[in-house]
Amino acid sequence: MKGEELPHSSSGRTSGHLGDVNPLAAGVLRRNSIKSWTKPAPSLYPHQWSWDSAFIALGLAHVDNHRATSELETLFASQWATGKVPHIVFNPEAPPKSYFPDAERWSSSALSADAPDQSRTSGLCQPPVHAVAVRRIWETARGKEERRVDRARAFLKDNYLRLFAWHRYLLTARDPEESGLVTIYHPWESGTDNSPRWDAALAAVEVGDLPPYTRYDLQHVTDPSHRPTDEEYDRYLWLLELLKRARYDEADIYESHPFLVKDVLFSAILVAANEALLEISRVVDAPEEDRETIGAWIARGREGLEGQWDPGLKLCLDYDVLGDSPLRVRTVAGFAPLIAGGLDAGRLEDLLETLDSPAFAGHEGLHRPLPPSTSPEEPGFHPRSYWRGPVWPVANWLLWWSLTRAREPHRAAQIRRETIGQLAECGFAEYFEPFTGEPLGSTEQSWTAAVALDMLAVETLGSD
Ligand code: 9WN
Repeated sequence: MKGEELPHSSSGRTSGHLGDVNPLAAGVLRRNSIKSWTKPAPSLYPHQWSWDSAFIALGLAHVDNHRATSELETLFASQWATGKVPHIVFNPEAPPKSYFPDAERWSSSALSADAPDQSRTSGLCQPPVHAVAVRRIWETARGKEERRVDRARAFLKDNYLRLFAWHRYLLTARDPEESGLVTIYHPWESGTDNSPRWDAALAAVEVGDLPPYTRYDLQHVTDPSHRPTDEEYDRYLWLLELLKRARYDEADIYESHPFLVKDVLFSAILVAANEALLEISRVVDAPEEDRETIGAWIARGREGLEGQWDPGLKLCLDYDVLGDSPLRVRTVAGFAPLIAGGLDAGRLEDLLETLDSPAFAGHEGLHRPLPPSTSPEEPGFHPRSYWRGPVWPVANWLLWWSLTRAREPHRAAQIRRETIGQLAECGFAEYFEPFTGEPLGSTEQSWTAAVALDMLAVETLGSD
């Protein structure tokens, strides 16, 4: 696709006009697109990432339905035989030495018969936003001309079984205890990589004899403090080494892996995605039995999250399977029950109180009243370091969308206004310093642009 010039200054900031956000966001996605899919960022992330692609499809559904479907179809073409949707599908045309760990380091198809033959992928997965994106494709087509509706219905039909297999994998291989909570094997699976949520569980991992490696991520950011530290990277690479030794076999991993954590954000997204899947199953006229199964998954997920509620913090906590203990850290992931939905009035009130409190969006001195990824009151908080404090537009989207579903339109509107305002002011950065609003990480991040498109468009859909 041909790039187009944007009205932004050399600092990477946009024009500051709210009305410009929509065309500018569409421009970011156009420039990051490659063939049938979209890179998460121009140079830092040159491959296809799983939950990024789901958010990208959600945004693209409003501007280019066809591209939205091809984004997800490309990703699902690399689904593993187990149903797992891999966290990275490697781009064979990415510049050499642009991202590490690369396909060779993962060696997934050489080690596992479950990995796809035709493409190279990582051995992990990421939160399952995909069904939500598929439903959005349907919502944006509904009521339009017949051909478009037929195309969307056919897309849902073609992908329903893939989504069902993906969710079943998470509900079984990743939850053998039937707790309703998904076990992750690596902080990268959470999508909130260096969040202090994982500090205690990672500290217990003893790094062994690690084959040498070079980090390429640091060459794409202006300051290494925006990215995880070298100590964290050693642990990430060591966990990868152990997954390879287990040949990515789920049962082996469950037996021997030193990092097994029940992730409440991942689990809540799965509940919301199962709600979307239930709607999709009706559109495609799936068997009644499937609907019952999906309904049971939703109930199990919500029950599991309720069990992780911390009444003192008024947040939901992750759970360390090996340490047999909750991970008591205040991060945006704690709002998981809001994302899962189906809350009673009391629990909703508790969560809103926490959201507005000085621990999050009510903290004094914030550039905008948007929740930092980690509470500024936490010892692990760092305002510039990745998921340790910066504000992430994609996390704002999750809260905005959940508040809309929880029928809290005023609070939802505030998050939407502030998020769009931030992007108009500072551009489509990966994340933002919470006290100054400084854009950090990559510029022109695809999912930042995509969630802006969705936030700007959805009020006219009338379905959310
Ligand atoms: C590792 C692509 C991905 C996001 C993650 C984000 C970051 C990768 C990295 O970038 O993770 O998967 O190299 O830091 O944490 O959520 O999907 O945008």
